Amino acid sequence: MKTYDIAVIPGDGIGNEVMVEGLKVLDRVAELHGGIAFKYKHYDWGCEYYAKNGVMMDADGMDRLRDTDAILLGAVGYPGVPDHVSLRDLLLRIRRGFNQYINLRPIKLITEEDCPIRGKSVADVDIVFIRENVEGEYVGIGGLVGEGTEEETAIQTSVFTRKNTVKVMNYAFDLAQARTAKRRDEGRKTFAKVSSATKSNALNYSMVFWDKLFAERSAAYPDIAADQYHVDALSMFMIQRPEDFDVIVASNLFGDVLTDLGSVLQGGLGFAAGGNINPEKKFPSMFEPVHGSAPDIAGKGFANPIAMVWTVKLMLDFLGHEDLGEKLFGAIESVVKNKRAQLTGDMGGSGSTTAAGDLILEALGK
Ligand code: GGG
Repeated sequence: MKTYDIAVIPGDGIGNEVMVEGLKVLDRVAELHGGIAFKYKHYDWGCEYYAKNGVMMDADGMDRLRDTDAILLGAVGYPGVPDHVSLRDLLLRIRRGFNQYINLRPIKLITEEDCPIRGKSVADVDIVFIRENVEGEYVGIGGLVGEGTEEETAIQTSVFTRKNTVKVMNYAFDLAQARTAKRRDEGRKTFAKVSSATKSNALNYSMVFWDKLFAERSAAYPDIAADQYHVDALSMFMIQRPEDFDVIVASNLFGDVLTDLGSVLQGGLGFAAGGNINPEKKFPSMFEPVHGSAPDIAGKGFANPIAMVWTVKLMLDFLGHEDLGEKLFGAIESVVKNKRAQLTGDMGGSGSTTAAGDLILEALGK
C-alpha cells in the first residue's frame, strides 16, 4: 500500500466547505484503487488564524509542509484582513518558497449549456493556461515614499529572469507536444499550439524580453505552432474564438486575469481548477481551485465543489495516477451532464455543496 502525505489547508470562507467534498472524493478514489491511501495533516491557517495569532501561518509553517507529497488548499482571504496580507503571507509565500513556478489552469467546457458564448461547442473550449507563478508582476518588490504628503508615490517592480521564463515557456511547449501526441493517437488532425500573452507595445523592457524568449523557445520547438497576442486583444479573442487557443503561456498577472475570464467559457469559477507545480519535485506542489473564499456565500452550504474536485484530479495526475484522474473527471462529466438540477445554484440546480459531492461519489461507483 502506497500512502501519500497530504497537507490540507482549507483556508477561508467556502474553502472550508469545498475541501470537505474534495477529501471525501479523494478517499473514495483511494478505496476504488485499493493500493493507495491518503493521510491528511490539517492546518487551520488563514484569516481566522491571523485574527487570533497575528500571522497567516506558523513561523515554521514551510518546514512543516516541506516533506509532504502535495498540498491541497481551499481559498484565502476574508474581510478584516487586508487582501495583500492574506494573499502574500500564505498563498504567495508557499508558491515562492517551494518554487512552484508553474501555475497550470485548465479551461475545458463539459456541456454547451454552460458556455455563455453563442454557438460554441464542447470541442471549441479546451485550453490550458501555463501561468508564470513565482516572479513577474507578483514578485513583491517596491515601496511607498512620501506617505501622507502631496508627493506620495507607490513603486511596484516586475522581475522576469531568463532562467525562470525559459523554464515556464518550455513547460508550455512540452505540454503542447504531449497534447499533439495524444490527438495523433486519437486520430485527430488538429494539433496543439502555444499562444503567448504579451504587452510589449507598452512594457518596453519586461514584455519585449518576454517576446524575445518566446521567439527563441518557438524556434527550439519547430514542430509546435506558436503565436502571440497583446493581452488586451487576447482577452477579446478568447471570447470571440476560443477554438483558436490551445496552450496559452502568460505572466503571473496576465495569467491570473485571463484565467478568471477563461473560467466563464467553461461555466464560471465553480469549475476552475489549478495546480501550483514544482516540476522537478524538489518541493511539494500545491493544488487549489481558482476561486477565492466568496464571503458573500460562505457558510451557507451552496458553494460549487466541482472546482475543488477537479483540482483533486489535477493532484492525482501529478502524483502519477492519471488513470484515477481520468476516472474522477469522468464522474464530474457525468454529474454535470446528467444531474444538473441536483447540483448547486450557480449551475441552475437547487442542491447543496454536500449533495453535489455525494453525486460525484455516486458517479464514481463503489
Ligand atoms: N483558491 C485560492 C484563492 O483563494 N485564490 C484567490 C486569489 O486571489 N488568488 C490570486 C492568485 O491566484 O494569484
